[in-house]
Amino acid sequence: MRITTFKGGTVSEALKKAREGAGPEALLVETRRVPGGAEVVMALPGGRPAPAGPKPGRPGRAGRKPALPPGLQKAVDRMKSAGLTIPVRKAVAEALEGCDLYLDEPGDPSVLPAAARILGGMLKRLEIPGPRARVTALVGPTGVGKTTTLAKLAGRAAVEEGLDVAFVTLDTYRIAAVEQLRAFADLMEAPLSVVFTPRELKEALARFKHVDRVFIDTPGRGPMDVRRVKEIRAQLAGAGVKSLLVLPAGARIGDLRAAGRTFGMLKPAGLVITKWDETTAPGGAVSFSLETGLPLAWVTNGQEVPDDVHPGEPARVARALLLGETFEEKK
Ligand SMILES: Nc1nc2c(ncn2[C@@H]2O[C@H](COP(=O)(O)OP(=O)(O)O)[C@@H](O)[C@H]2O)c(=O)[nH]1
Ligand SMILES: [Mg+2]
Repeated sequence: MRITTFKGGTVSEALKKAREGAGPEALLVETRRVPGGAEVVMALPGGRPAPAGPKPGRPGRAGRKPALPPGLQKAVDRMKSAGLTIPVRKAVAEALEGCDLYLDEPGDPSVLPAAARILGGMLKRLEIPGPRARVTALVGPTGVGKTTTLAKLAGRAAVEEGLDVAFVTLDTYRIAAVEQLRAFADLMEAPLSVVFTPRELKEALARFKHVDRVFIDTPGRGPMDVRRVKEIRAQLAGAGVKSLLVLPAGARIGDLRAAGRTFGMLKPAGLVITKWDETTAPGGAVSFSLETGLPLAWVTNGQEVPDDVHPGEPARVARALLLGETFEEKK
């Protein structure tokens, strides 16, 4: 892995330079403000010269890439079956090669935990007060778990933190959608405001200005439905709302990217990965967080409200992905 820094007058200028200069394989490591502008740090796969040929005892077939050491191959296979994309697998594998590990046999039990540590170090968590922002909107495609996750987050805030919560919904396209949220709101004895226009949203937020946490539900939109995502943008505009993009762990990376481009219009502050329990390969969504630089906010792993939502803590996400550990917090 080679680390390169790109500078620009603004973060977006530096990001543009980085995208152009670093190529599609590069991973975003960090963006930071510096005097006079911003810097973007990228990790590029490669960086050390490729081995001249297969190592003795590990013949690579003619025309094929030289075989990896068995210990490393095992880790790469695990990352692949977990759904991590090629650039992420490469970055982790190269970092593993730089660690003090015995890779010539596949049996070293410290290799996968080391891979999880490296991956955890690459992932970003949405900084506090990000996930704790007072007003949070969940946005994303249809059926990904926005309403359920909203109820879980509100339940968590109310039960674990003893906070007042209120709901607002912009999802007025389906009666069932309002009723679903109303059922959660009634259960929690929390107010729910159904709004149709940006003005009504502002009025609702003004009414809830003394409420500790306000959770806004939005209608699902197809990942290609730019026009209707623009409608949501118009509705949320100027309301001072922090949005989180909700995407399911089992989605294909191409679909995640398409959703990322469309919902990127809403400038989400972080990513919620849902339905972790429904797939054996949640790594696509984890790779998506890395390649877009969208930090992890929450992970959900079941239908139970409010229990099945967990902070998107990088080390835990990486261990769950590569070592099969659970998210359940120790009480
Ligand atoms: N297995 C599983 N199901 C979930 C999870 N989150 C949501 N669901 C289910 O997914 C379905 C759609 O959820 P919903 O919140 O209505 O999605 P929305 O259309 O994005 O608001 C419901 O049946 C939820 O119970 C999860 O983390 N795991
Ligand atoms: Mg919904």
